[in-house]
Amino acid sequence: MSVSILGTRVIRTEDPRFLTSGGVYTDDMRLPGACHVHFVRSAVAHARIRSVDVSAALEAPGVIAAFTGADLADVPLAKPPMPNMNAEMKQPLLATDTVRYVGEPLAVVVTEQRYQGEDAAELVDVDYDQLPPVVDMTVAADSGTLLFPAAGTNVVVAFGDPAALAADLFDGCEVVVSRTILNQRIAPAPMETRAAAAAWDADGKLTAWIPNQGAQGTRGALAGLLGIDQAQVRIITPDVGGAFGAKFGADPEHAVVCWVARRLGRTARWAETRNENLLGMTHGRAQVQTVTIGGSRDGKVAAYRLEIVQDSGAYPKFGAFLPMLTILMAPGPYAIGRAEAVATSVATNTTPVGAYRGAGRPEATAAIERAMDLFAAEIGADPAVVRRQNLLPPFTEPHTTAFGAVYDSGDYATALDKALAAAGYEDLRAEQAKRRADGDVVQLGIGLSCYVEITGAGAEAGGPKENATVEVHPDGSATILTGTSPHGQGHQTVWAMLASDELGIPIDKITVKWGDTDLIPEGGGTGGSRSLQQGGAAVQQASRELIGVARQRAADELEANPDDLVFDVARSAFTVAGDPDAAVPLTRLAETERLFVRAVFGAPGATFPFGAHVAVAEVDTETGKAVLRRVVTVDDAGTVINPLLAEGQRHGGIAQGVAQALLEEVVYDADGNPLTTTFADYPFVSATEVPSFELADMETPTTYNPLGAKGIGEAGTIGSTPAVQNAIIDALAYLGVRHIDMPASPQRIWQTLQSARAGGNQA
Ligand code: MCN
Repeated sequence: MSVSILGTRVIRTEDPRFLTSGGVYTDDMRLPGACHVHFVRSAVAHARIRSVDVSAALEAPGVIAAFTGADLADVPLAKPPMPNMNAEMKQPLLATDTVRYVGEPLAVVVTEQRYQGEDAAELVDVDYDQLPPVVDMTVAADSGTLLFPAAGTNVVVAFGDPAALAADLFDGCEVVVSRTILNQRIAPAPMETRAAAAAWDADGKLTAWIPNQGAQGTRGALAGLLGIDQAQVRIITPDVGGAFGAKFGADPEHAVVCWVARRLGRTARWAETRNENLLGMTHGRAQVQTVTIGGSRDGKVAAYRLEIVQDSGAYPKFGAFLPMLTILMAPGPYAIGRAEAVATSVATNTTPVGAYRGAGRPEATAAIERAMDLFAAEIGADPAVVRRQNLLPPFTEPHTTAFGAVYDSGDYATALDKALAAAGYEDLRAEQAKRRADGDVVQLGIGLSCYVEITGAGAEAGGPKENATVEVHPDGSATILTGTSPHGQGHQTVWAMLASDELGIPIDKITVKWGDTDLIPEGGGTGGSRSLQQGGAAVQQASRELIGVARQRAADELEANPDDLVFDVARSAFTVAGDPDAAVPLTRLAETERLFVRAVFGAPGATFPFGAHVAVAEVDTETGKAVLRRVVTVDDAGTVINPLLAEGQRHGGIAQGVAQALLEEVVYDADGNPLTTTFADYPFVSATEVPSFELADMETPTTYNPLGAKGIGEAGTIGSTPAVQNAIIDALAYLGVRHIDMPASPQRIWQTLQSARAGGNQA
């Protein structure tokens, strides 16, 4: 009998290569004779372009060509990504008559060597006729300045009608608290910045190497931007150094590199600098939320309202769609009798906003978790008790919320109880009381958050799907082709575990391939923490079906009834019941005829992982400095297939979530100039800012896939941010502080302390 390796801590098979020879990223590809594309980007937030003069740049050393938006006039403008978005808000590949954010590409210089591009780009002379910039999302809808005059509005899309909000939603509530809070704009900042390389063959087929989260989606998006048929495009995904939601699809820059390669008949390449990345890669979050919560003085929440303004940046992308997910998850894990939510996505003269780890769900959790604390503070109750009192009871049959989300299974109170127990909540409160009584300069704050989120969502008819092909080779090895696209998540390890568990082929003999559209034409890529529950399930399904095909072949060979054959995983062979010597190994069955199966796994719907986080922070009441002491989390993602990898995902996500609460923020001045375009100005989190995370286990399997797995990839960013924010506010609650916007920088905390001491009412 073989023992299943599922659920065990198999170490990542990816890592020896990364740690020895290193990965091969797009910018590492050897492409002899390639020219280099360098983008000239707008220096102003909003302006008409009077002229772009590239003549001096053309004279510079090494310059092959220079192009402006006018040269790309033959490329049709792509519409916004969703049909409900204002169709006039189209983005040209290179700006033509108007620039709408600092960093918008408006010309390219193409050079023999990369360094020559930087110098030559300096010589491009752009004459701007400046327009007033729209920078503040909260006034964009009513601004007299329109980014797209033809659109007639700065509103990209509205979700729900603010005029239709119920006048009586809070009727009967003894307590109603309202607050406007910021979920600030942050930068995904993956270690590997954006890049592209492109070559066209004589038949007019494009091969593009692009770091991405799904080659098939990138192929479709790129073909759309170039106005060509996707059958003309092959995408190859080299190693990808992080993406965090921002490398889905394709950006105008990718399309321009392909256009240049076609125009010059020469391989073209581009890799952006960190400065360009912080300017030009889509940002995340960027919501202003007004939460209103009402209930009774004994702690029962009766009504909740969430009003959202979403900053879409200058051109509508996935960011404009984020409120849809925020609204879907608005009530979180709570049983709230009455709830409503509306949102408006607006265009501003800032970098476009896209998906960032969690994409819409961290924003929902932040809003409800701040609201819960505001409510608890107002009635003078322990926030843990108020949460406990309002959580949905455990359920195993799907539960439909007021916003139409169908939660597959959940046990939220157990998650909270486990987290509180692991944190030693009562002792922490006792320590807090003592420090307050002693008048300590450094006060203790304890922050909580309970969450439920959606993973593996999909709009496909019949439910989300993913494919996998599993092939056994005569030499005893196997190959898996997957439609997912790992970039740090460890699919190579886990997909091999899943196949090995069925086939009895050792993990180190299994190769996992992804990210080449000629080899794998279909696939949904990796995002929305969908991969294991759909792609992993497809690998398991293909492996099982392969055993079915092999069983028939083995039966033919043994002249036996297939039903009498037993597949012995430990030997990777079929045996006949009662005759162990008559064994037919899988490998032998692959000798005569290729032995492979392509399977498509279809899920009945999305799954809803959940959990609870406890953060403990110390805040210096003289300097405003906050230090995170502990983060204790329960993140229930159903059955865990590889705890080592799942914990790694939690660690990374928690660190990023903590960073939003404490440090990160993309800042613009009033003229729309970005002030955070280097890592000196844009602080990202490092090991020195975070404690060792304390992870408690909980597994509530889903029935939506045979693995019982839900997604874990984004849980950390969803639970940790409000827990940390709440902890900092909790530390100062005794001074009457009710809210501090993120990031809770020392300066912001210090200012809050000053106004609290001056008697300012924070509520
Ligand atoms: N896993 C498991 N058991 C579970 C759930 C997951 O063992 N019940 C394992 C999976 O096998 C996989 C990993 O955990 O190895 C994550 O799986 P899953 O939750 O399915 O998420 P995805 O693989 O689809 O990853 C997407 C998710 C997202 S949406 C973002 S954004 C994100 C993230 O993953 N970006 C990342 N993690 C990242 N990690 C790295 N290093 N870099 C990024 O850019």
